[in-house]
Amino acid sequence: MITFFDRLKGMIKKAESICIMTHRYMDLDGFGASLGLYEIIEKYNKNVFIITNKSEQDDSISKALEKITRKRKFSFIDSMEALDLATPHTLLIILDVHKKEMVEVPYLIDNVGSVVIIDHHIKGENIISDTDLDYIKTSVSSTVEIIVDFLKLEKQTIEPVVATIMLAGMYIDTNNFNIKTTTNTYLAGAYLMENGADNVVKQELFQENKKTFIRRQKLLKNSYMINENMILCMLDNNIHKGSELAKIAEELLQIEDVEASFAIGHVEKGIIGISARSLGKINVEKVMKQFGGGGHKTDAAARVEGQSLSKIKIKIENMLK
Ligand SMILES: [Mn+2]
Repeated sequence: MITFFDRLKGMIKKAESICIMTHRYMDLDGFGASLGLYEIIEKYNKNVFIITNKSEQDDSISKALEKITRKRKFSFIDSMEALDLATPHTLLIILDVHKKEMVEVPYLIDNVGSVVIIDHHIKGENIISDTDLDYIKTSVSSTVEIIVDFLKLEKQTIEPVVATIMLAGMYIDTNNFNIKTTTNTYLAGAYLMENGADNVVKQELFQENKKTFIRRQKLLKNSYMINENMILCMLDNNIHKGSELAKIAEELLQIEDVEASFAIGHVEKGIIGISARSLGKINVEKVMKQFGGGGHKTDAAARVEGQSLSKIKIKIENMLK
């Protein structure tokens, strides 16, 4: 039987150059998976590049980039360089996302020879069409887990720093191996440990400055139970990063009895962001869809224009009471 990985390998061997791209606001899962895939492709002596975007970089990604560039050379390029480099013989591999509007450089898709998607999110609308190969496996915890399976098939070892970043990606997507975690997830984690993943360095990627940490704890104080198993946190009137809302929603899952959590706050002038998380029983994607958002069962978000924080709060309360 020809597997997905066999097909992908065939395409890698045929391509003149290979570009790896993930979603905007790249996270550690997308980045870790990119690095692991890069290692495989490099073994086939191919020109391979990873697209990164400095202006939308999370602290954890900046730290990971700093750690990795100290150890070895990867070809990181920005969107413009990617467009310059794209030819009809370029293979574009899209990781951790399958919606066109969410990828780092949407118009790159129309400027390459072939496109492959590897993702673990539930298929939504606006899936990138005309791909040459798809691997969207929603039972898997993270894109890193898929790439680890590929590395294992290739019997390939990776560098400790890459293993560390990949492990960090698995931690993010599983909320510390709590959500969507299966036997294979632990086996992938074990593979990364065998390759020298360092838990201390991994934690360093997640560390943040004291001010940010304390500010979040203060915001968390505003949270309250909407019903017997759902909690909501309404932030203040300042503008917050979307990733901050996500972190708050994630932290709320640590509270006793909580099955699902919601964080709402201003993410831009006139735009309210909602971030939702679930332990697995409650489908928060369904809730976010009602606000025009999306994501997956345990992890979803929405952006709402022209409404007040308290209006959104009441809407969520009424929906879930
Ligand atoms: Mn992911």
